[in-house]
Amino acid sequence: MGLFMKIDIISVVPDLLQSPFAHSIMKRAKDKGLLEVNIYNLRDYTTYARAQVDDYQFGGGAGMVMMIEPLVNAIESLQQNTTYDDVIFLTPDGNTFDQPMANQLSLKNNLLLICGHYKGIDQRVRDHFITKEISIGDYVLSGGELAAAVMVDAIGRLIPGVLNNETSALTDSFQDNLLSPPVYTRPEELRGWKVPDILLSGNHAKIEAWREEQSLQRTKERRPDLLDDKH
Ligand code: 6GU
Repeated sequence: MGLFMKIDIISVVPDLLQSPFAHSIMKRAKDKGLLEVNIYNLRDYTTYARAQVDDYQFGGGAGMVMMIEPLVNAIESLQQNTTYDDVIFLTPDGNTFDQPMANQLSLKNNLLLICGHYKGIDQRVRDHFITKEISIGDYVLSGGELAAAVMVDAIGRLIPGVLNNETSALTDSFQDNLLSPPVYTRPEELRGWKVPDILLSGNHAKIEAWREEQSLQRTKERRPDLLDDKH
């Protein structure tokens, strides 16, 4: 468990996934050897002419369906080298991704993400290969790639050693079901807009109490649904 994670992604638009992992914290995770992200082009696994990966749906109706063979070829080919903890299909009708799911997935060693497109993928792939189906929220994207980028970012930053003290995940909004308190940096005053005195007081106990109070207040105002008996 932990300390090194590999995430393989199967996509029909692999270019969409180049930039998201090339910067900032995701880049640092890669550079530190803590996270490896590999993008595979589904079209490399089709045996159909013109690299076809989608087709009309049986029974009729608008919209193409991702064909079973290229997906099975791709999944089984990757499974020859890797035993995946989960094979995850990204789809608007999946379970909604949240922080507890990110926490759980960050403990895995190997994940395979499959980005959906068009009307979706042939149901037989879902029945026989997919272990989890995940959506990132109640809206429809043109494909699963941006959702995959969101998930990999949320998961990757939780791998031990990726974040340093300055970026610690422990104080993130949602980790304790509370939103983060307001934050300030230099200057102490601009145009008469002052930083709260308490933050300049040097009294760490009082500062901590103030932050907790602000977190609670902010959560009550903005996300009362997050509050339970604990608060
Ligand atoms: Cl994972 N895929 C697509 N196409 N749309 C979405 C989504 C996923 N999650 C929310 N909307």
